[in-house]
Parts: sequence; C-alpha cells; structure tokens
Amino acid sequence: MPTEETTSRLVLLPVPWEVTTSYGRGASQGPRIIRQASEQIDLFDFELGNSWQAGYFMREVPSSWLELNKKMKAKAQEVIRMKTQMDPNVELQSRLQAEVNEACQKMSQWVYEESKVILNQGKMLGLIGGDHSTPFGAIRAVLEKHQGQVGILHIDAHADLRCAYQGFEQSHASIMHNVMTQIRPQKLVQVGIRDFCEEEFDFIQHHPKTIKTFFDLQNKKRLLKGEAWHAIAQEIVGELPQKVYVSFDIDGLDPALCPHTGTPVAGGLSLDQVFYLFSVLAESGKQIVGFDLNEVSSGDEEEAEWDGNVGARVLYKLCGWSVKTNEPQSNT
Ligand SMILES: [Mn+2]
Repeated sequence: MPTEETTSRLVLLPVPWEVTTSYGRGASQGPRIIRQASEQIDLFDFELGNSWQAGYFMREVPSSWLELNKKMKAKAQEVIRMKTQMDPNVELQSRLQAEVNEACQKMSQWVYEESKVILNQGKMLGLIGGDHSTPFGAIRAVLEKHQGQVGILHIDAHADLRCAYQGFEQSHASIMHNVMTQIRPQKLVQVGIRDFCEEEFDFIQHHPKTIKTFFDLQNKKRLLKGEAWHAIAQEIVGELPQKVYVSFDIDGLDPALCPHTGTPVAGGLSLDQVFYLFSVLAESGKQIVGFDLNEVSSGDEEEAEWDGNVGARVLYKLCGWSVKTNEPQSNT
C-alpha cells in the first residue's frame, strides 16, 4: 500500500479533538482505533475493486492537538459543572468558557489551513475526528474551492443545528448550524436524524429550500409499509447538487455498530443502507468532493476494536467512492 503523501490521491487528516463533548468520552481516540482496525480490512472491495491503488494516505495523529484537547476538555467540563450546579463564580465560568471557545477556534483555523493545502495540491480530502465540531474548517476549505457549489450529505442521529450548546460556540451539537449560517452550502441533506430539540426542528422548518431532513422515523415508517430503501436512497440523492461533501457522524448508524460513541441513540441506519446510499450517489454521477468521519470512539476504554472495525469499513468506502466518483469517466 502506498505510504507517501506526495504520491497519494487522497489524504486523511486526523483531528483528535473532543473538547465540547457532553456525554460519553473517547472521540479523540477515533483516528487511532480506526487506523489500528484498518489493518483487518481487505484492500480489494466488491464495489470499488482496487480503487485503493490510487493511494490513501493517513497522516500521523498530531500529539500537540491531543494534548491541548486534554487540557481544554478539563476546562470545558468545569464550565459544564459550574453551569449545572449554578456556581456563583460567574466570572471564572465566563473566563474558562472564553478560553475553551478560543481553543476551538484555533483548532478550526488549523483544520481549515491544512485542508486548503491538501486541496490545493489537487488531492481529495478526508477528515477523521474527533467530535463533530472538527470538520468545520474542512467544510469551509472544500466550499471555498468549489465556490460554494456543494451540498452536504449529513448522516447523524442528531440534527446538530443548535445555536451554540452549553455556552460553547464551536460545539459538536452546533456544527450544522454554524455551517448553514457561516459557510452556506447550496443544500444540507440530513439522514438518520432522530434526536433533536424544538429549536432545531423549527430551524429545519424555516429553511425549506436549503435544508432537507430525512427523519429516521419517517424513513422507518416508509420501510415498514413496504417501500424499498432504493426509492428512499434515490430521493435522498435527488435532493443533492452535483458536488457532495459527506459529513458522517458514526452515531447515525444503529448503536450496535458504534457502542462506544459519545451520544448513542437507539434506531438508526444499518451499514448496508449507508453503503447502498453511497452506491446510488455514485451511480447518479454526482461527485464526493470531500468528507469527514467523526465520533468513532473508544469510550472510557483504551481499546474499542468493534467501533474501530466498523469505522474503518465506513472510512474505506468513503475513500473509495471519493476517488471513484472523481474519475474522468464518471464525470461525463
Ligand atoms: Mn451525532
């Protein structure tokens, strides 16, 4: 397998960051456990053949961000504790909160700059989180490269449309709100969504032209009535423009497939449904112009072989379809 970045078609940027995660922990270990599990996966793929030969290069997990993550996560936890316990020291609370927001901003800027360098070299980009706040800078860079003419396929249990969460502007729970209000892609198409608040539901209702949400329960009802996933997948793909960025939160899948993820929600997609959706996307002639895979986590454990295994399989498909949907013949 090619191991040099310069000769690779696709570069994977690991971002071990989970400062604002609220419930479970371990998303910063995502890149490491995915990389470990990836050794178990055959390179040849039934749908993708030997697409891997184009070269997928994963960068080293940057230890400096891992360290800052640890430091800032402790501060964020303290802010959350102070809020829930109504600690009277509001001055300390707002100072810590500002510090956390600043660090998240710094991470985001770094991701943006690294993504730009990778894209400017004519390479495909994949980001591996980390929590779901990590891809903001990557989405910004991809959208800039394509003059905003990109739709986002967002697979997630959560709508992530909160206007800041627990006082953190760059929260994992706000990523798509930030993307829609600050980066403004052509369209946001959400799949697997089954956990959201009223504010998020209203946000979706108020943006009928730019946001299309395929709520998990609606999809399940259609399937239970006997409709085919093929029809739903075609509808999903039909909502997207020519160029597609995939933002994949692993918790969009059934939690049996990601037991250690930070905020699991019962229900969700099977791996077959997601892989079928990718193939329908590819068959439509649309192109994946960038992607992220986030919230793959080891939880409190050092190892989480199963989470890493499923994460690696998803990553492998995302890499393969990124390369394949951008081959010259698939653009005609
Ligand atoms: Mn989620």
